[in-house]
Amino acid sequence: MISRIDLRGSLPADLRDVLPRAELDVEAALEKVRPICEEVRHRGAAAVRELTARFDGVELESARVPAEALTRALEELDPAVREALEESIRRARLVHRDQRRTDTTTQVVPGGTVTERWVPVDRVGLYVPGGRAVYPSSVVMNVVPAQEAGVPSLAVTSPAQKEFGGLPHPTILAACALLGVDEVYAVGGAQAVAMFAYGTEECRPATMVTGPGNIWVAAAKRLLKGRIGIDSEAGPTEIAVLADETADPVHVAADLISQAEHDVIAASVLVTTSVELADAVEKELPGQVAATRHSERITEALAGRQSGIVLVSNIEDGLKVVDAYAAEHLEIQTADARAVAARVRNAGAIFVGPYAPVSLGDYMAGSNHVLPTGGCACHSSGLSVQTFLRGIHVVDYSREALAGAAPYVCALADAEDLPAHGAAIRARFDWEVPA
Ligand code: HSO
Ligand code: ZN
Repeated sequence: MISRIDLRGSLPADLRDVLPRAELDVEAALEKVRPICEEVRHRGAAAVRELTARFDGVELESARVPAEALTRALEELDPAVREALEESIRRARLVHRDQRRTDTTTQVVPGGTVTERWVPVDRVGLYVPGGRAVYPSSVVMNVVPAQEAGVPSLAVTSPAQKEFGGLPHPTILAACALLGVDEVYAVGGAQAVAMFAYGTEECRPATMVTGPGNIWVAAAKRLLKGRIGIDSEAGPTEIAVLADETADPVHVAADLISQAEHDVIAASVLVTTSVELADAVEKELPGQVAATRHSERITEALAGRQSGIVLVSNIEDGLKVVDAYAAEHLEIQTADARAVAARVRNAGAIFVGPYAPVSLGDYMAGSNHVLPTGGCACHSSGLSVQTFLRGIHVVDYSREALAGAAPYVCALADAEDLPAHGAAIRARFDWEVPA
C-alpha cells in the first residue's frame, strides 16, 4: 500500500533525489492557461462568463454573488458548523493579530532617520477552491490575515457550482458572510486569477491574489505574477511525520490518511528511526483506509510515488531528511518532541507531539493552513499578516545629515561612473561640498 525507502547507513549527497515527491508540471499547464488569461484581459466579464460556461457548465448572469445569497447561506448554515467556524475565526484572529508589525524608526546619524512603515496592499483577491475540494476553512485562513493586516478592499472568488444554482458552495458563502466579506464571485480556475489581475466590468483589479487552487490556478499565478502579487503557487497537500519508537502507530496512520484524503496526488511521508513503528503503521493503514469514506482516493495517494515510509538510522538523520523534504506540514512524534521540533529548519508548519495532529491545524489551532508545498518551505512561509504588508522605507535627512553623507555618496557614485548621482547631492550645497 505504501512504499519504503531505506536510508539507514549513509545518507545520499542530495537527499531530494531519493525522497518521494509529486511532479506537478505547472510549465505544461502554462500554455493552456495563457489564452484564457488573454481572453479575460481583452474581453473582460464576457470572457469570464463564457469560460465559466465552458469549464463549470454554469451560465452566469453576473459573476458577482448577490448579497441575498450570502445572507441566505448564513441563515441556512447548520448551527454546529456555524459555531465551529466562529471558533476557528476567533482562534485565527488571536494568532494573526499578534503578527501585526509596528513601524520602526532608526536614527542612522543625528538628523538622519530611516523608518520602516508597514502598509497593507490596497486590494486583495482571495481564491477558495471548489469542486471536490470545498473548503470554508480556507476562507477563514485567507480572509483573517488580510483583515488583520488592514487590507482595505477584499474580494473572495470560488468556482461556480452547477448543483448550487451556479453559486459557490453555500458553506463557503456562509463563511464569507460570517467574516463580513460582501464581495464574492462565482469564478474559478485561471479565469479567476486573470479577473483579479486585469479586472473586468464587474470586478475591479486587485493588487494581489492569494489562496490555494488546482494546477490551472497555480499556472495562472505563475503567468500573471508581476502584473499582480501572489502568495505561493500552492500544490497538492503534504504531510511528513518524523517519528521514533515512542509514537503510536494508530495515530501516525490516521494522520497520514487524513492528508491523503485531499487528493490522489496528496503526499504522506513517514520518516522513522524504528522499523517496528514502520511495520506497525503499515499494518494499521489498510484497516483504517477501508473504514473511511474516501478510501479509493486515499489508497491511490498512499500508493503513489509521492508517498512513502523512509527509514533512517537516528533522529539526526531524520532531521536531515525532513529538512531536505521541507514538508508543508511536519509532525514530530518522538521522545522529547519539543527539542526535536526546535531543530527543524524547513517546514511550512510544525506540529509538536502526540496531541497536535495536522487536522487540528487545518481547522482550529489558530495557525494558518495555507502553507508552502513542493519543498518551497525551504524559502517561503505560509499566509500571514506579513503576506499582505509592504515595508516602506521612509528616509528623512536634515541638511547637516546629508552634508555628512555627501562625500561618501560622491565617492561611490564616481566609482560606479554615475557622476549625475553625485551632482544631485552637490546641487544642494553649491560649492560647499568638495567635488
Ligand atoms: N490540509 C489542507 C487544508 C485543509 N484541510 C482544508 C482541510 N480543509 C492544506 O493545508
Ligand atoms: Zn487538510
